[in-house]
Amino acid sequence: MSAHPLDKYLVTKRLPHIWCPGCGIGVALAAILRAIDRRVREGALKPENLVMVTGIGCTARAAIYVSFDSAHTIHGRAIPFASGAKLANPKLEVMVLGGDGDIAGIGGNHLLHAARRNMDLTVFMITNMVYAMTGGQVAPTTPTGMYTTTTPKGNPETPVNVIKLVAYQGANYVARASTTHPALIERYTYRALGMEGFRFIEIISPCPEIFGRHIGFRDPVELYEEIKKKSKYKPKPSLEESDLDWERGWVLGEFIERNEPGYLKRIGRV
Ligand SMILES: Cc1ncc(C[n+]2csc(CCOP(=O)(O)OP(=O)(O)O)c2C)c(N)n1
Repeated sequence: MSAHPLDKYLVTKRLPHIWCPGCGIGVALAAILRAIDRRVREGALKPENLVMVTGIGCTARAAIYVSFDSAHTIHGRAIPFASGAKLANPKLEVMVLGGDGDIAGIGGNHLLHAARRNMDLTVFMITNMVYAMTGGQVAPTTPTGMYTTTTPKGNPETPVNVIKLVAYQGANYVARASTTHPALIERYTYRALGMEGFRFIEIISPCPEIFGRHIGFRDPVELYEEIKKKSKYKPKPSLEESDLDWERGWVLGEFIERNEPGYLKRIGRV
């Protein structure tokens, strides 16, 4: 069997992975690895300097599949762990990958402060709109009115707009992609890896088993098609267009791009 060009970034003996058929997490990881590979082939990144930090959840399992340095830490605590790695060794290229529950819910406080510090990290948040690994509980990104296992009468809450949150805190780069548009994930990751400061990429991703099936999508392809239909790419969208609304859909694009000094520069470490 011939090797896949991305196999060098994976611990292939751990495959097959745990993700369900139709789950978007593997699509997102593959696109991120393609962008990393481009930066490595161009000589801008060294594989020995790459670090991926994750918390807990379906998304967080990615840390055990990548062959470069990684840490599978505690639910919600990937960002402080990653900040520590970067502060200890500024030459590292530190990435965080987490679910929406992990990053915006349990780790929401850390997200806020890392963005405010313009901490030199790239954070990927996989938005599947529920806490998937534990059975589909309501997440901070669950749209209002949506059925989940803990909101059987529909979610009464307003979801947090994570794009606005990190943008208002001063993050250098804020973008939204979707696993229905993997080329955007690759493009935004490539761009983020060439920047300093806090970089945040939200990736909308279908969870057919724990989200889609619960709201009436019997087939993973139907959920994929629905998410694709709701995801509209726009060059340079405004923050006012960043709401995530199940009925009206959402915008994909690069909301913020700034060139403010990252935290390491602010404290004289680089
Ligand atoms: C401090 C803590 N609280 C709760 C849990 C239980 N737990 C494990 S995974 C998970 C949900 C993960 O959801 P999300 O972060 O959205 O990731 P997904 O599984 O959807 O990728 C929860 C609540 C935990 N492991 N640790």
